[in-house]
Formats: sequence, C-alpha cells, structure tokens
Amino acid sequence: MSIGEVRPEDSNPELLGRARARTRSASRSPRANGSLRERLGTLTTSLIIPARNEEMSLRQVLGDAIPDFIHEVIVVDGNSVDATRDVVQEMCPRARLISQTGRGKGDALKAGLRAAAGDIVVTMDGDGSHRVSDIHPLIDCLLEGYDFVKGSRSLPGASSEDFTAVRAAGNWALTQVARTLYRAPITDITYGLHAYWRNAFVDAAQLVDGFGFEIQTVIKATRGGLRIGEIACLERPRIGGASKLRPVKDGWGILKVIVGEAAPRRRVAFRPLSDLYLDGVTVVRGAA
Ligand SMILES: Nc1nc2c(ncn2[C@@H]2O[C@H](COP(=O)(O)OP(=O)(O)O)[C@@H](O)[C@H]2O)c(=O)[nH]1
Ligand SMILES: [Mg+2]
Repeated sequence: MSIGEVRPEDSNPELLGRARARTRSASRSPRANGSLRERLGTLTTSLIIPARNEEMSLRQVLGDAIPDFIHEVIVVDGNSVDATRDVVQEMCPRARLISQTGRGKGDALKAGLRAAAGDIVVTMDGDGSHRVSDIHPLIDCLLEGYDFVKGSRSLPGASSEDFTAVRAAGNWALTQVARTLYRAPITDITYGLHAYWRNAFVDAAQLVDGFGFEIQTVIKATRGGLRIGEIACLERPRIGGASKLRPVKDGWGILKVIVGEAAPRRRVAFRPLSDLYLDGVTVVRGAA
C-alpha cells in the first residue's frame, strides 16, 4: 500500500499548527491489531454509491460481498430508466435505495450525505471502476489520523484500466492546475473514491451538482487545513453500460470549479475532526 500525504504549503499557521498536533496525536496512537471492524469500535461507516442506469455494473458490484466494516450501504438512484433499482434490491437487500431530486452526480452525493448516518463516509462509483477492496486502506488511513483520504491512479503502484488518452490527459492537466493553484501535491484530482469523517463536512449544499463536486471537496478540504492522504488504487474498466461523463463539457466544468475555488473568500465546507474521533477511539481501546 502506498500512502501519499497531501499537505498544502500555504495553509495559515494556525491550521498548520493544528495539523501538526493531529499528526503527533495520531503517531502516539498504537497501531491496533484485529479486524477493521474491531478497530472501528463504536464508529460506524456509510458507503454511498451514486448510480444512474447501472443495472449491469451494479449486479456485479453489489454481488461481490460488501465488507462487514461497512455498516450502511446507500445507493442514490438518478432517475434510472433501466432496472437499476430492482438490481439493488435483489443483490443487496440491506442497501438503502434513495432517489435524488435534482440532477448530476454531485446532487446524488449530496442526497447520499444527507441520508448517511455513519461517522465515516465512503463514496464509490457504481460502475465497477472502483474496487471495494480499496476501501479498507482508506478507512485505515482515517483511523491513523487523516481527515480526508482519497484514491489515486497516479501514485507508484497505481494504474487505470479505464483511462482513454483524452481522459488521462485531461486528468493530468486538471491535477496540475489544482497542484499549482493550491500548492498541494495531489496526484489525481478526479478520482472519486473518497473517505472522510461525515461531521467534518459541515456544508455540502454549497457545492456544485455535477461531476465537479468531488473535485471541489478535495480543494475545500485542502483549503480547510485538513490532513489529506492518497492511497494507490487500481481503476477497473466500467463493467457495462455507458459513461455519463462528457469529457469536454464536464472537463470544462471541473476546470471552472478548480479555478473558482481560488477566489479569496470561499466559504468553508470542511473542518478537521479526526483528533476528536481518534481520542474517542483511544478511549474505546483503553477501556476494552
Ligand atoms: N445518481 C446519479 N449517479 C450518477 C449521475 N451521473 C453519474 N452517476 C454515477 O456516478 C458514477 C460515475 O459515473 P461515470 O459515468 O462512470 O463517470 P466516469 O467514471 O467519469 O466515466 C457511476 O456510478 C454513475 O452511474 C447522476 O446524475 N446521478
Ligand atoms: Mg466510471
């Protein structure tokens, strides 16, 4: 497993001070043995999967066992016209199936976040590109003191079987813009496999409704002084159906989001919370 730490170089000193404090707190915490479920203690996890016309892919994604450390599965249907809803009920009866009221992947993720009850939220695509097995290291990383952990297809050991030349070039260019503007060594800005503390996300409603949402969360988290980690992931090709992303139109929208976030007075969306939770975990471990 390769973990890359993403630390903004231009955070204000107060935020950086808090980040250092969190790092020390995390390194003092014993790296506990036992299953992830045991290590989570009383903490709970919600997996949010946005899906629009994903009947073929979801059959396999939900057919593979969802690990026991995921307490809640939320599938957000985007007015699918195929059998997506039936497949969810058939393949994963424990999943909560909700419908988004607006349009776009970001709108679906907002609906999932409003419904999620877990202390930790994981967002994963429903087309089979994200591997369920990559969720474990993401949550491990949160428990070790990170506030926001994301997958990357660019770290050593990572790769994508889903990139076309256009998408790879677009992702590289968008990532470079974000790195330059926010002086944060993010290696892959558009990979949407994310895990974070739900209560750290204080205002999701202000974010965009489209594909830019996940990119905006990364930038907001960076600007909020959160400790961000990246995990090397292998992206699979989508299992079936068609991509909803229009590379030029959505790529342009994402670029506008990245640049727009550089405006001086952007609203805060995230606050660092991991210390609070880590202390909680330590107490739980100590008492056990
Ligand atoms: N609910 C919902 N899900 C969406 C929407 N747009 C995309 N998705 C889902 O978001 C995930 C990623 O979308 P995808 O089309 O694979 O984008 P790509 O991976 O960038 O090609 C898939 O599970 C899609 O079904 C939407 O408007 N609503
Ligand atoms: Mg996809």
